[in-house]
Amino acid sequence: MNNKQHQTQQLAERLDKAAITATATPQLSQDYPEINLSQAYQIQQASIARRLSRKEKLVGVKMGFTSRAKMVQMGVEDLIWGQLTDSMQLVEGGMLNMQHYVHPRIEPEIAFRLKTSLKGKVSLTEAMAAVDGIAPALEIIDSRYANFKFSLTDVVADNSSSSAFVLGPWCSPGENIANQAMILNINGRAKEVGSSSAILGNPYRSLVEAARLAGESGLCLEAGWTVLAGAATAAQALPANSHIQLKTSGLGDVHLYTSDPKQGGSA
Ligand code: OOG
Ligand code: MG
Repeated sequence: MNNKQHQTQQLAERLDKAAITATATPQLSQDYPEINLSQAYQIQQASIARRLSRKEKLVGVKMGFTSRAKMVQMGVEDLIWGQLTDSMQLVEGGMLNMQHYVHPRIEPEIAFRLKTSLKGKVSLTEAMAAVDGIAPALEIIDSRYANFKFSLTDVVADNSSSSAFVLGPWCSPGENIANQAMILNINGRAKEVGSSSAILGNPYRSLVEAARLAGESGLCLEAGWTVLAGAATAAQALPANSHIQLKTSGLGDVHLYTSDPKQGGSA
């Protein structure tokens, strides 16, 4: 192992431990300004390898910064992606254990389920033909960096803040998803209101980008996988003891509860 590979492994371990112990860590870019985007994805890959060695299974990918609202909120202009494992999926209507997260936020998203694999450059038509289900989804992001502050390379190394997700009911891929109203309610109050069109003009474009970006790292989006298209609105801080609901105009709803921080929950 050369020095750079050694550093990649060490930083992956640092981020993995920060996630496991729900403790924030300083931004990598402050100590190691030499880390470029390619090494950041290698750190992400090494941190996922640690999860897989603990018997977690890869079940999909998530896209980030696919809407203007998210880019503006976080001050990052590039599309990013991260990886989803089975242990990140929460039961619909379940209880999120607030003790497992540093400073979680919630995002209204749309998920795709693939029936055939997608790799590299694919057209919009090919991407659409690979989907056999679409669902409303909530993503829980939790940056492992102090104050939820990061550079592009920091967030990529940190698996693009992936931490958990919840899927609503699967709908037919024939449903129109280009202009779904998306309302994020927290304890019955609408905190974010947006449209699925905010996701690259059409969430299916996010699937095209997911295949391309994952392909650049040699990864194929596999049949059976879930792809999260990215948030349609800015993220909201996730409060404890709360009921979270994403309501869509035509794809149904998805719910989640958050625990009392002293009592924990199921995930
Ligand atoms: C990075 C992840 C962004 C999205 O849906 O845009 C993301 C972050 O904001 O921490 O998941
Ligand atoms: Mg997201």
